[in-house]
Amino acid sequence: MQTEDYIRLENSYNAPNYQPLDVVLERGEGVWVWDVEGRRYLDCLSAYSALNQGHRHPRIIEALVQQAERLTLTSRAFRNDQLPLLARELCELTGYEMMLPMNSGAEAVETALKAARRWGQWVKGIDGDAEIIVCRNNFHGRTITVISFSTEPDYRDGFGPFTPGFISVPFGDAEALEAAIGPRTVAFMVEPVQGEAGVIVPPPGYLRATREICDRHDILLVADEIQSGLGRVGKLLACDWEAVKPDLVTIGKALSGGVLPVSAVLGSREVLGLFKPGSHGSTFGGNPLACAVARAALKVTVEEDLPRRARELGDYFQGQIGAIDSPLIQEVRGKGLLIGVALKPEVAPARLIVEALKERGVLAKETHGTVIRFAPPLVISKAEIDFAVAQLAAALATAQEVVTAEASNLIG
Ligand code: IF1
Repeated sequence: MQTEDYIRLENSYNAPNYQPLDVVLERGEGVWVWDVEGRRYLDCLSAYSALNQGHRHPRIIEALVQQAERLTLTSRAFRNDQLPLLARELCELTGYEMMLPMNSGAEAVETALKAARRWGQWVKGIDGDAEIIVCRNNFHGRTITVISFSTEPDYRDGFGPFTPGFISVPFGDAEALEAAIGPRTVAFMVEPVQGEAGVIVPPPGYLRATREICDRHDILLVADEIQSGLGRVGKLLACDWEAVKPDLVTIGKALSGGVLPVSAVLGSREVLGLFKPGSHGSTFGGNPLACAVARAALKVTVEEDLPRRARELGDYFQGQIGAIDSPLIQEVRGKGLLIGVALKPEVAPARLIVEALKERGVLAKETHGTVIRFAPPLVISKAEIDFAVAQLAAALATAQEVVTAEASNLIG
């Protein structure tokens, strides 16, 4: 079968909830992927930061295969010999007392919300109708509760009724957070760097200020580090940039190096200890296969110093993009290897550039029509970054010629 055949099949049998680029991948290794025609591409999306360690990292695949040959699933009705080790390693690495394992990111977020509500009711003493503050333009997943506090119509249309108990404030504005806190508020949940919103880095000191405000009002600070965590933005956790320790942290994506859906909530005994037997769970959460893979993924993150790589290579990548002389670029922003290139919306739709990059062997993804997101695996080399930058420069130059030709056609 060829590219067109796969596309036709997918489009006829698969619910149309995505509009993927027309590239059909069949193999990956490190930062590279190959399509069914044998063409090679540099992966500059990393499955939305799930592949920080690169495709099929040998040590992670070895852990997967070895564990698959021993035991894959026990359910939490019985204990297994991997979960306790992952729990200790993760807690020692991040400085938290406890973790609670789930699978998808959205499940980790739901878990954190349940923990915060229970803490509000059982510890803070709010009876019913607990309120949680979130940020505008947030992205925390796709479940009904999580989209209930999305501010993006595409994510919500037709899916009501929604879960009550959430209010949103502008991202990056600590004063707005403080003003929104009321007697029923139990928590504030935030992405340390907003991903889907277009790679938005908050002003310096913002996380620190939110920590201080949450302390002063006795509410929990919940950081969603599913995308920003595990090295992506140049620290193990993005909150480390401001030496902030949230009460709850959600992680996922790169926790498995892109091998399996593995997520977790990190927190204190005081909060996570409120989940009594029967109050929460998951058939696959904490399964030994996932735990063995996550242990290897964490080991690779630490031993290959991926946060430092992201920090240094991210500065380099951002600098090189910033040096591209194109009138189509409005702004280059980001932190570590989570980079957004905002285009001047009136002249060049980001999707056009993303399609051109694909033809040139670079896979990236636009967001909100105007921003191209670059988030390669953290194992990328300088030479590979140079390749990506050269292709971006060329794609922008070609788009610029089209724009200029169209303009002169209009005049002519
Ligand atoms: C999709 C975005 C990225 C996340 C944060 C929780 C989750 C995500 C901060 C949920 C997931 C993904 C999901 C993917 C697109 C994507 C995304 F563009 F939408 F924002 F990464 F940039 N918290 N993000 O970023 O995790 O349940 O998916 O495991 O198409 O929905 P999940």
